[in-house]
Amino acid sequence: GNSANVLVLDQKLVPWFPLHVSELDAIATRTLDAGAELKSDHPGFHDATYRQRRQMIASLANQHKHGSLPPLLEYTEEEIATWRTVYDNLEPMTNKFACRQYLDIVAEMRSEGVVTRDRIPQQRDVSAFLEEKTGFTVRPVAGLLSSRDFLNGLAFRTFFSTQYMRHHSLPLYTPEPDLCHEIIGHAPMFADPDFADFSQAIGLASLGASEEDVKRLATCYWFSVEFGLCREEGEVKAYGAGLLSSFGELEYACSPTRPAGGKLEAPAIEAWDPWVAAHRSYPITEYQPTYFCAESLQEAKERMRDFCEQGLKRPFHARFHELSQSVWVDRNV
Ligand code: HBI
Ligand code: FE
Repeated sequence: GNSANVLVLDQKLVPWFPLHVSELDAIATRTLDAGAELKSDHPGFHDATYRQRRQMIASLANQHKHGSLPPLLEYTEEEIATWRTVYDNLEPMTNKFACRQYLDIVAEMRSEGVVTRDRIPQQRDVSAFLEEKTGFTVRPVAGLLSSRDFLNGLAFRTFFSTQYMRHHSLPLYTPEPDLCHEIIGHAPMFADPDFADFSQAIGLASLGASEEDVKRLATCYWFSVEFGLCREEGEVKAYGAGLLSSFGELEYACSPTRPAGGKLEAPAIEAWDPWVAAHRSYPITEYQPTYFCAESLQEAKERMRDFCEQGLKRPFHARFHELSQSVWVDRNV
């Protein structure tokens, strides 16, 4: 391959990966779809104003550099109205079905004014809140990254996050991650120490990993960070962002009885096991047929760590050095 895309470690070639947090700048602009190209079935495809807005926000994200604050965005009344609709629909559902850690953190974010119903949260405020809790930060990205690039950010306790709003015509639907998914779904969980370490473990394992191992890690990510459940006093609660930001699927996954009028069959709920989850296929446009449920976030993290250490093949071990914000590589492990 291209020598710029590989790193030489004791004469072994591995895919290039960042060694310092500032090198995430190189990753952040490698979006798969130029950041704001909408597919023809996107709800905003025919809306020229929306497309222009997406381009503007994408270009701000692409200009962002490590060490500066995420750009402040002045959201329009239309965007704020969409935010309120999403917020009002999700809040009663998360109160019922989100895990305790999520609810405690959201309560704190609300009381500190980081998350509000009547104003769209600014990414820099969300990032500052998380950084004080666990050292996780959020940085702007224009759109979807490859699994490898996206997961590599987590190694540096960095979450790539979009800042645009879904299209107002379908406030409870988005075909791609938008600010509602990032802020309501993902952000609060990164303030939990076990979840933060869980996420970073996936990230560290993805550095220089083979394509097959990146795929396994992305699949584990899907069944945990996006759709994970955990047990709480005998009940099943959600910690995955795909659930926490989808009021329909949240009830579908967590309700002990099927939603009223339910034509849907109950999903299968299996014990969280990365060895099993890593090889499971999944639909991306429908509700999941299977969810994995951990006994606790701590247990989820420990199993994930075991899998990263024993279930993957890599000729070295990577660890994060917090003070220097860099990754140290132990060779020939
Ligand atoms: N890129 N910007 C962005 N946001 C995501 O949530 C995201 C991504 N790329 C891949 C991805 N998520 C996951 O589907 C896994 O492949 C890691
Ligand atoms: Fe997500």
